[in-house]
Amino acid sequence: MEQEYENRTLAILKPDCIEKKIIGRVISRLENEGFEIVAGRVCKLTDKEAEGFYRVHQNKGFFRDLIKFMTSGKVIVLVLQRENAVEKLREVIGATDPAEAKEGTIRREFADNKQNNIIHASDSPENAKKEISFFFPGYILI
Ligand code: FUP
Repeated sequence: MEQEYENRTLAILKPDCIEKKIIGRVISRLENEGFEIVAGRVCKLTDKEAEGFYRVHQNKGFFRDLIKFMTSGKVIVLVLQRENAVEKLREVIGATDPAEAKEGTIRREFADNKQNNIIHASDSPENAKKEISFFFPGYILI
């Protein structure tokens, strides 16, 4: 069971990704890196959901703006699978701030700033497991 979560991670295509109409380009990049989509949802997060998801940041100065942004439009929540999924997806998306993200990463190519940064990815297998359960409670992943 634990091993499964080394190979699965949660991604969120954020409202700016949908707004910019680059869903296809971003998913294509993920497919080219060997990720397979094993679950997906399109939804508009409520304040409560966004606050719950980002609760580790609740005391940060950017928290209210982050919630406002994450609830400003639709998001696409994906469970992605490949070998070493968590680490690999972090590598492919790049640093939080696109100005610091490496050349060739998704955030470097598409993101405007460290808030509007196109895509979320779980930062550890433990958090991947929690985040997958948060969005897909009771869901039996294929
Ligand atoms: P990351 O894991 O790269 O998404 O980055 P963090 O967990 O540090 O931050 C989570 C989200 O908070 C970021 F995706 C965007 C937002 N954030 C800001 O809006 N401003 C900041 O200075 C840092 C993070």
